[in-house]
Amino acid sequence: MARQIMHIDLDAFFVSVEQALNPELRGKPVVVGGKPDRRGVVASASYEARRFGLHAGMPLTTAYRLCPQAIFIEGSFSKYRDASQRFMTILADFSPYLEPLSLDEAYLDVTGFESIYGSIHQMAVALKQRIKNELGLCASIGIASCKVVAKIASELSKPDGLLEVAGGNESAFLAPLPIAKLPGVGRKTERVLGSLGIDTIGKLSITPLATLKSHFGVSGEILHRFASGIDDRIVEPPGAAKSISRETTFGKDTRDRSWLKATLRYLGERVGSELRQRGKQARCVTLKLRYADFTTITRSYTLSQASHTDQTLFDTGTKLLRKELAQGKQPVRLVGIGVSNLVEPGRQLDMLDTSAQRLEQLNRAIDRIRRKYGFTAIQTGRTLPLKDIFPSTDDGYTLHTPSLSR
Ligand code: DCP
Ligand code: CA
Repeated sequence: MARQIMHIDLDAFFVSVEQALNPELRGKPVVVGGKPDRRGVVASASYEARRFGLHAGMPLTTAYRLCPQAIFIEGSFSKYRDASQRFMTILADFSPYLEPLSLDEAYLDVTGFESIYGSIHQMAVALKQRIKNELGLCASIGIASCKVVAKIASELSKPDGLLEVAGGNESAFLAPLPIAKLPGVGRKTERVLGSLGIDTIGKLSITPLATLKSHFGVSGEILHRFASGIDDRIVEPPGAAKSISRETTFGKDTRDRSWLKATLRYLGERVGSELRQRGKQARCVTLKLRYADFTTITRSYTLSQASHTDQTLFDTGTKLLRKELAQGKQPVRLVGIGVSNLVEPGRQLDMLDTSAQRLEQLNRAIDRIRRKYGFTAIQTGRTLPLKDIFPSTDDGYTLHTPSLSR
C-alpha cells in the first residue's frame, strides 16, 4: 500500500507565537532576534517583514536598514517551547506515528487515515483548524507518498498552505523546481551542481548516478533518489529503544574516584562522538555500574535541553556517579555511560544560546582533529590518568573489554 505522509511546519514560528500573545503585533512587520542596534541575526521574520526582503539569518542591522518600521523583539525561548509542546500534542492526537524534526516541524504518517476523515486532505484541514483554534498559529502542510516530497510541498505551500502531491506525480511535481528546494542541497552543493549545468531537480534526476557519485560520494546517491521522488525513510517516532552506550570492565575492582571519573570521561567522549556522527542529540543520560558482587545498577537523568556535547555527558555522568558512590557501596567492577531519547538537533536552541554554540563548535573541532589524526590525538585533561594504564592506538584506548573500545 502506498504511504501517506504529512509534513507540517508552522509559519514564521517565533514571530507568530508573539503575535498570538500580543494582538498589537498582528498584521505588522515583526522580527524576533533582538533590538536592531545589537549584533545578532533575525531568527524569525513575519511575512509582512519578508516583503521588505527580511529573512532568518540576516544581520539585525541589515534588517533595520531595509525595514526601519519593523517591530524588533528579543523573544523568549520558553514561550516557543510551550507552543511547540502544545503543537506536538495536537499532532499526536491525529496520528501516533509522529516524528518531530524541530520545535515547529514534524512528519506524520497518516497512511490509512482517510477512512476516519473522509480523505487525507480533509484530515489536514481539520489539523490546521485545530492548530489555529488552540494556538492561534498557522500551519502549512504538505502531503505526499514520502518524506522528501511532503517536506518540499509544505514549504511551497507557505504561508497557511496545504498542498497534496498525488501518488505517481512525484517526479513531475519536483522536476521544474530549483535544486535549492531539495533538502540537503546547501549553497556549496548548489554551486557544484550549477557548474555541471544542473539547476533544476528534474535535471538532477536525469544526471547519471556515476557523475553525482564522483562529485558527492555516497551523498550523490541520496541526491539522485530524492530528486526522483524516491525516499523510503520511515516516519520514526523518537524511540526509547534508540540509544548509544559504552562500558568497560576494570582489570581490578576499584573505589578510586578519579580513576572512575577518567574512565567515565573517556567512555562519554566515545558516546558523544558517535552521537554527533549520527547527527543526533540526547535528552537522557544513563550511568551504569556493576559492583564487585555483580549487583548492577543504572541511574538516568533527563536533560532540560537535548545535547550532544562531551561536556554535558560528562557533567551529568559524574553527577550521577557522585550520588551513587555517596552511598558507600562496594568497589566497582564495571562502569558505563549511555544516552537515549535521541532527537534531531533543534538549531533554534543554538541560535539563542551562544554558550551552547561555543561548546558545539569546540566539539566539532575536536571531532575533526580526531577524524584526521586519530582519537587519542586530542586528550582532555580528564582522561589523562588513563594514559599510563591502558595501551592506546590512534583509534583510542584498548580497554579491558576490547569489543567495547569503540
Ligand atoms: N530559527 C532561528 N534561526 C534560523 C532559522 C530559524 O532561530 N536561522 C527559529 C525561528 C523560527 C523557527 O526556528 O521561527 C522555525 O524555523 P523555520 O525555518 O521554520 O522558520 P519560520 O517558522 O520562522 O518561518 P517559515 O514560515 O518559513 O517556516
Ligand atoms: Ca516554520
